[in-house]
Amino acid sequence: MKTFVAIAILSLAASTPTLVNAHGFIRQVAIDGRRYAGNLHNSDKGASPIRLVGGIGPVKGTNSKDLICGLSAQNAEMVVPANPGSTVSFQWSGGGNQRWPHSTGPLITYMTSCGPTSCDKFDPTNAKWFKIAQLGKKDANTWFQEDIERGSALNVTLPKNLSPGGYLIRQEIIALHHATSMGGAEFYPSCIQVQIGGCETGFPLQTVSFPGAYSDSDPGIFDPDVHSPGSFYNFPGGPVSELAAASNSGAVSEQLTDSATSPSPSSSLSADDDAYGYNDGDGSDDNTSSAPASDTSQDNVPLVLHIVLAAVNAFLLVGHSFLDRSRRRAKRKSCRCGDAEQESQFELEYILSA
Ligand SMILES: [Cu+2]
Repeated sequence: MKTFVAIAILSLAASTPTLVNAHGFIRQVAIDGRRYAGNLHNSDKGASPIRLVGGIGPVKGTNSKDLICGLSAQNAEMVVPANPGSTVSFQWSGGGNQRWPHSTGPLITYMTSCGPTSCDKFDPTNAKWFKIAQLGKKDANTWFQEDIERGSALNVTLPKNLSPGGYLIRQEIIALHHATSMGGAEFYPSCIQVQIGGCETGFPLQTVSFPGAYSDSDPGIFDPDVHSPGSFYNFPGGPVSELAAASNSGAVSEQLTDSATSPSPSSSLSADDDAYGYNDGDGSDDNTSSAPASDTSQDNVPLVLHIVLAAVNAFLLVGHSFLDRSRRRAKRKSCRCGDAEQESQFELEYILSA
């Protein structure tokens, strides 16, 4: 009896901290290297673009309204600038300043437009979401989530053709360590409020709703084989949107160092922190000056005709590049007014933090 009590006390002692700390939240987010701190639900330290969750515990059950932006999520104060192609880095953390505690399950990222509403006022109850990235297993037996557990940040590239406007980014970890039983999956969604600049034109064709996108019996949510070596993983929520398919599906990088909301130019991101600056919007159209030059050189054409054709080709090339340049100039011009606010906000922030 004594030993039984001792064992009971021991196991209680061993499991209590696990109960308290074995969950987590997004402690910090960085957009192209600019960092913004998140808040813990009972220690609100100030403005953040990350919607505050009511606790670090998981959302359970795919019908929960909390599946949208996390447990009793509240709107955040800040809407922070980003651009098509921006790199967004998410630093997850466990409770009590510990690392993220789980290692099994996918990292999935969605976006939704805030429409005409400013994202700090936007109610995503009926929002249509599109998937922009997902990471599951690195190889037969290890998940990318293990890197998050080791303290790495998750990097996600925003779609390069994304239309300007306000968006919520919904970054979600699904912890599947209890997914061998129905309803055992733990969902940790979190929403970040961003304002996308640039003048791209892409809209997603396929969207999903939360709740609605997932079902408790989905193979990627109720997964009896989740701990079996080499088992195949089936992502829930459908495929990555065609809008984002050209971008990568995300990557993990070294840990973001702690800092306050003030973004610092020296970033600890390993892979793509220098890849994307401010997007002036004309990037995708630059190599269209391939004039109809190649299909005219036939072997039995007389020399004179060759010369005439060459002259015509040269004329076409010049005309083409002239048209191209003026088209680009027009595009930049039409884009400038939409971007002005964004650009000045960017500069203001930079000056404030410098
Ligand atoms: Cu947990």
